[in-house]
Amino acid sequence: MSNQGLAKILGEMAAFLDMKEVEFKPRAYEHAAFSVQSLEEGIGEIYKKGGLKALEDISGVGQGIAERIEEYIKTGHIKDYEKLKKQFPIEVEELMGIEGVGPKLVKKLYQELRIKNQDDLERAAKAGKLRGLEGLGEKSEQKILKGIEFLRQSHGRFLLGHILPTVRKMLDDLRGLPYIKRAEPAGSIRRMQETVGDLDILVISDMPAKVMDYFVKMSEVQEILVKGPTKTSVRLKMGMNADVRVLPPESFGAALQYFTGDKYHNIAVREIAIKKGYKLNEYGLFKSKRLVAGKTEEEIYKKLGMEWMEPEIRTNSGEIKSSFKGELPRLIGYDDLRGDLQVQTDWTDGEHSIKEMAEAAKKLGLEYIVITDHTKRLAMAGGLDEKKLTKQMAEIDKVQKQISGIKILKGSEVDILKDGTLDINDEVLAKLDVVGASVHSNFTMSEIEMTKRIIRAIENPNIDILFHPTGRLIQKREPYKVNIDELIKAAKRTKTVLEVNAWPERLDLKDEYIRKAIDTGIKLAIDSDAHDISHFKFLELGIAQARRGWSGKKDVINTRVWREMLKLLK
Ligand code: DGT
Ligand code: CA
Ligand code: CA
Ligand code: ZN
Repeated sequence: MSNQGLAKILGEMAAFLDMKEVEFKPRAYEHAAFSVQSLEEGIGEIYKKGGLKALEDISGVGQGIAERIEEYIKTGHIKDYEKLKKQFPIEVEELMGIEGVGPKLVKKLYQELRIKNQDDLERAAKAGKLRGLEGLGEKSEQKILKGIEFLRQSHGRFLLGHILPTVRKMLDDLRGLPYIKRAEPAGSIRRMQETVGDLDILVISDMPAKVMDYFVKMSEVQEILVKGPTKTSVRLKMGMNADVRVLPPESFGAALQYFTGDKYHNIAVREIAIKKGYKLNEYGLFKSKRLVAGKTEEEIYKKLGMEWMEPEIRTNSGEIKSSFKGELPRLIGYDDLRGDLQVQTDWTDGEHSIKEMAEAAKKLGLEYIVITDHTKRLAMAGGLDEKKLTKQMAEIDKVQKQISGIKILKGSEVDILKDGTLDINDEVLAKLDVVGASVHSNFTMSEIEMTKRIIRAIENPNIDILFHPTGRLIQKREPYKVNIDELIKAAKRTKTVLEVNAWPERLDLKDEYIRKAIDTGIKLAIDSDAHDISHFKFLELGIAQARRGWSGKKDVINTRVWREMLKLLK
């Protein structure tokens, strides 16, 4: 039984209920699936410790869903799920992963064409069978095929934010064993890359056989792929593979260096070693056969004439040269954020009240948040109009009086309309402390038009931040076409801050654009985009993203106290 397995079932139930056009329930199941997915503790352990009550404490899990989770823990099945699955024997998550495919379409595809999975759908689209269905044409067939292609490219990779809780739990378990001296992640996870192919764990122990015996029996493990004395590979229940290597202490730094990568960084470092007459491998740095460094990464880099560098920037894109020159960037730290500039509440599509969000943020050590609910064009999310936004400002004043130790600032996530105008008037925008703007519609404009649209929006002196600037959803939706160089130039000219949105699927801006932006002298904001008290933890992913874009503390406005942060806005 795993969190991932349960999350998948809850997610499928949401989709099935959607297909049956049940009201409200689907959103509840979706929410519960998301929460279970990102739990730090195993669902079985949570239940063992606190029973049904503890399950209900999970964000989005009410009594009904808690009972079904309990049933799953006790019996390994959920009867309601199995009934639904019998009615719709479909790979519903697989199908809905394709851009533009929602529950209604899935239902239609199944009822009319017996399409059950991605392969069926691809075949039907290629054969031109979709265009006969109501509301679908040749264009939709092309779009679906493109969506499938996009998914294929990312196939087999996992979002960092989705797997990190499980990975950390496994590492904690391993670290708790008396015969393990150290356990560290390597590879793409240590680099905090936005997606991860497989998990690499390095362990120091003088009892490797015991480590391997324990590892293959961990509750997260599905099956053993290879079990050896120094390296073992398994498939985890969440679908990802994991490798464990046990090393002697004198080689641990060498192995960390060797398995952290990335590949291009490693190749470059190894070439430097060879040029200097060394041999570098996972056991150490050698001069003929003599080990000259290996215990720590620092000593290996030092022997090669380089400074140690943060894993996040090891991508062979300038860090090696900077390291030789002693000019490595001082990256923003994981504790450096003081505030969060994008927070949704139950005034729109968020789960919790202004006060609950503020209290949760405070608990995590934040000094301020900006309330940025959606605006009226996003009718689906219950977006606010001028009148409600004004009412919300008064409510924030009221809540602020009831809570100390955290500043609640007034803001908005304003919608950028098709022509670049905004859906809230300037008079009201001018009253807010922080205004973010974002594109949520008409994604398929030409690059020229989209660039013009966004630039027009940020030229508005009331717009302080451009939220999730490229609109991408990792593995789900390509960014809209926008000329990033033009956008960066315009942001610089208009003093607009660009957001690094920390939501696991967004991480928008991406690293390459972050670097461009800060090289141009643009300021960034790292925001969680929280819709729930449990989402503030995503800030870590945004910080990682900023680090991978070589961003320092000074580049990010919400590392400042709130009064100073406000001074950096327009
Ligand atoms: P992933 O798992 O696809 O998200 O990415 P990584 O970077 O974790 O790659 P993985 O698991 O294939 O390999 C683990 C580490 O091993 C990687 O970070 C760097 C190193 N490595 C992989 N391939 C090569 C290679 O061809 N040459 C060298 N020198 N090192 C490599
Ligand atoms: Ca890996
Ligand atoms: Ca690997
Ligand atoms: Zn948004």
